Amino acid sequence: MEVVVADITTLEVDAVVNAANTSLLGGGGVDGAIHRAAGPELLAECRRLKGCATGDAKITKGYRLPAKWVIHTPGPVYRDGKHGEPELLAGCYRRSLELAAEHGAESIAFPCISTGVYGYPAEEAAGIAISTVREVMGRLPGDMKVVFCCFSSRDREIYEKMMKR
Ligand code: AR6
Repeated sequence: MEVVVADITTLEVDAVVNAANTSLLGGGGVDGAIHRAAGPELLAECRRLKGCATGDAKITKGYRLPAKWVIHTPGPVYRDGKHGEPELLAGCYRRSLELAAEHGAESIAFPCISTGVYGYPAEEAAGIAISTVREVMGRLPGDMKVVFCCFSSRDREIYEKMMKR
């Protein structure tokens, strides 16, 4: 596992994960950036997917991105942590890794899912991201490089701290 501060649309990995919404029809934040960088063909393919449940994931091509695949996963909207948010967020990481492995991806980059407009506290979300990736990678066949793509140095510091635990 590696932590970087970057615009996820610039990363040369096999798959980038998109913090989407259940419509899969685009939005702001990292979702908007991925759609802008990938081009209109991405939205056309997303329309055919007919949405995605929170905590699940669906895969498309990457079009004009350096990444071959985009894995779209709607994270939970954070209320108080007692409405299934941790399990749903863990599902985003687990299903994304499973889809990446099914498609033969050897590297994947995650943004800090749900920690933007969906309001998930950054430290809790990072803890779930790290523990879920560790658990799923332990049982998936083969090897995959996992990159946590932060958008701020503060988020990077949180990941570095939580990874030492
Ligand atoms: N590269 C990497 N990380 C980014 C980028 C980027 N280009 N842009 C933003 N981030 P958010 P959410 C970080 O709000 O909370 C959309 O409208 C950002 O700093 O993008 O899951 C969707 O359509 C934050 O750390 O996603 C949904 O409706 C993280 O990405 C909704 O937002 C996630 O912030 C999803 O909300």
